[in-house]
Amino acid sequence: MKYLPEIRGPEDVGAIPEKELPALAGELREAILAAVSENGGHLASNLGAVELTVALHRCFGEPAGRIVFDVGHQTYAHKLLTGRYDRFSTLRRRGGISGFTNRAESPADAMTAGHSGSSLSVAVGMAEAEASAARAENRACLWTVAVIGDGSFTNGMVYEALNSLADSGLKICVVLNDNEMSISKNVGGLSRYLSAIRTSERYFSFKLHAKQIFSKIPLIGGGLVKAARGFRDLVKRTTGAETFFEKLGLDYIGPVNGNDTKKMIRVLEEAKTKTGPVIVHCITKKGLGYPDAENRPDLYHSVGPFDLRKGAEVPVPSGFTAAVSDALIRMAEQDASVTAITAAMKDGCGLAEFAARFPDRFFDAGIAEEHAAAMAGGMALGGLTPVLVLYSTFSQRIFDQLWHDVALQGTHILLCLSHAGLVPGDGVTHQGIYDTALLSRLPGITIRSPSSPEGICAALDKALADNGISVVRYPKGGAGTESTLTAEWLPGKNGNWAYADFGSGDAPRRAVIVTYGRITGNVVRAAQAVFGSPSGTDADAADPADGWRGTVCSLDRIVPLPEDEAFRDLCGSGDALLFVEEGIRSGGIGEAFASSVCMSSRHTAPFVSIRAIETGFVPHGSLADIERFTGLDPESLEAWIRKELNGRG
Ligand SMILES: Cc1ncc(C[n+]2csc(CCOP(=O)(O)OP(=O)(O)O)c2C)c(N)n1
Repeated sequence: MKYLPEIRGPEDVGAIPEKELPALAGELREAILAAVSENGGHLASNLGAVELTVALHRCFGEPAGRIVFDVGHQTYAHKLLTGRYDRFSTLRRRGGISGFTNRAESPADAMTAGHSGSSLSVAVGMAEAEASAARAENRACLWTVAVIGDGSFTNGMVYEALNSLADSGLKICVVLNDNEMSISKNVGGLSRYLSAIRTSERYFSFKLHAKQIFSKIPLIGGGLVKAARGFRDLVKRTTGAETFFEKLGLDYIGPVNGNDTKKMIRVLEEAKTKTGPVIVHCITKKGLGYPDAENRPDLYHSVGPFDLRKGAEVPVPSGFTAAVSDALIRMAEQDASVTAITAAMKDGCGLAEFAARFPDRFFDAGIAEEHAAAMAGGMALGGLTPVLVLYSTFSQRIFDQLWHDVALQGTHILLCLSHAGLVPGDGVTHQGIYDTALLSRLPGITIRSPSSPEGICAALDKALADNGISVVRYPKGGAGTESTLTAEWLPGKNGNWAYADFGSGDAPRRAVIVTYGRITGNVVRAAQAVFGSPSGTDADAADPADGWRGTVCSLDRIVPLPEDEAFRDLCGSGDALLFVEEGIRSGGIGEAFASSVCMSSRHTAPFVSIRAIETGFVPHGSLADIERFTGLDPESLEAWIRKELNGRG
């Protein structure tokens, strides 16, 4: 590495001779490949964005923090160029470099990001703030840049922002990084439109060439201005290419090869000559520089650690994701009204096989969760049974569509939420810990959260038979796949809950620990350590809690909470009631449970205590790391149970 270790910021990038920039790009790719193959991460998007990032730092990098990257998953080169080279090997590890932009990590990161589609709106806001500061300080206004991929360009917020931008006169440069891919192939009319512009390849070069010719003609005064004004119209007439952006009144430059640093710099310099908003449309190749990733950009969009010589293995859906995939196919076979909808996450949500089997009943809305949810509402109004499959974190976007376009209509849809609970690797923006607190507010909603993949099938069958919005939530792929509900478990009414006893039946006091979902496995381990094994022998308990036995109750249906007699009796029988939740505490299921038992006339337990996620934001790390961070690992749970029981009862 000749250049990279010395680079601290845009000034250093600017000092490198232009002819050496390809060497810098090579070093960036080497560093990215080394870190991602070791720790996993977003490979293909980052390899494709190397030259574009170098050019951006040359032209717009100073002052730091004025480049807003959409999603932020393609910013590894940006991180390496802004003083994070030394720590880059810690990518995605606990306490290390985040896989997305993060304000806590560097002032060069304009925003902490991870959800797609907001960059233009945020850039408009930042540019308004800058314009206001520039006016107050009587100085020239700085540029604000938004970098966004063609996949993210399918998000509706982008068009709301373009609408504002068109009349704003703001100094915003929108760099549209078009690689024809979202995670999978980009979909819809917009991607067709962009590919039509791409084929008018000569547009930008013709424009520059014509301008150079004009500049050599000795025109004077107003004639030059007139020629310049006429130039744009001439180009449009000659090439027939007036883009959608120009129709909105925005300047448009492109398309340009975004993997050619020299050309990219020329184009960005041209953009800087504008006095208002400008769109730079560049074409890049996802995965560039690692042939396997060039051939399979979908596979290398986000990968786990892999051997660089052998390449990454094609993942097969496993655990909960596989169970959902199988169950949805079976449901579709049996019921012709069942359709599946994804928002650009066909593979991550385990819908690839469904899409292949039922192409007419599979819908990829693009990165457009709001549209996907309202469309599901429309399908339900039309008599279909839509199953919307999203990651839990992205469901935060659709509260109003669920409320307005589904709940208010009294229609029935299924919502499958993958990546529910703690999510390793991606970090603060991808934790699935808010959905229960948020969605449980919706009138008439039912939420199920099985503790193991074996419970998925029954949960989906029940969801299909429900009315209203019926949610089935489950963790990422293989996480927690070992069955926690073994033979010692006794079923509660309608399979809505199950319970198992731990420790000696002779112990005078009983702690009832209620929980749900994947974390049941950790609660069982903790209960075993505190009370002893279900059979009553203390073999597993190093130091059994004095005088206590325990019952773990795992809820399958969490909204509404079970209301049957037996469940009330079980809760009423506890000398202590504890609730463990892999979600935020505020407004969560634990609080709903505590309020329901406290208001029940049968409630005799002296106290109810909740263990849930107290910190608002959970950072990146392995599953074990973030379980420890939130106090939900078996050891922390054991210590908490002991503390809660100690001296009570
Ligand atoms: C609201 C939202 N939905 C889904 C995702 C998951 N996601 C992350 S990157 C990505 C594809 C982005 O495609 P594009 O913007 O074209 O960038 P590229 O990776 O192709 O460079 C998706 C769907 C997300 N981050 N945010």
